[in-house]
Amino acid sequence: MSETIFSKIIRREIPADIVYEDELCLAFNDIAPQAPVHILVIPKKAIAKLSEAESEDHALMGHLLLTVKRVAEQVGLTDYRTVINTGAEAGQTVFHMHLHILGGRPLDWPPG
Ligand code: IU
Repeated sequence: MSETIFSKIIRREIPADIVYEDELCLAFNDIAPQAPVHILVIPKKAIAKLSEAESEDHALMGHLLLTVKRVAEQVGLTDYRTVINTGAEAGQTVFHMHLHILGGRPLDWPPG
C-alpha cells in the first residue's frame, strides 16, 4: 500500500502526541479532536483499511481492541465510542487503518 502520514508518525519522522505504544501498535491524540478525548489507535503494520485485514491479522485485531480498552482506562474514560471508518464513503481519510476513541461528552446516535 502507499505510504501515509501515520507511517511517518510510527517512524517518528513527524511529531504526534503519543499516549501509548507497544510492539504492535501506537496511540496518539487526534490532531483535530471531535470530542474532549479523541485518540487514534493504529497498528504498526500498514493495513490500509479494515476490509483489507487478513486472517493472519486475527491476533492483531484483538490486540487493537484491547488497546482501546487499556488507553481508555489510562485516560480515565469509562464511557466512550470506538469507531473504525472503512472507505471514503464511510468517512475514512487516512488509509492506514485506525480506531478512534471518542469520549468526554455525550455522543449522539446515529452518526451522520
Ligand atoms: P478518518 O477515520 O480516516 O477520517 O480519520 C483520520 C483522523 O486522523 C482524523 O480524525 C484526523 O483528524 C486525524 N489526523 C491526525 O490526527 N493527524 C494527522 O496528521 C492527520 C489526520 I493527516
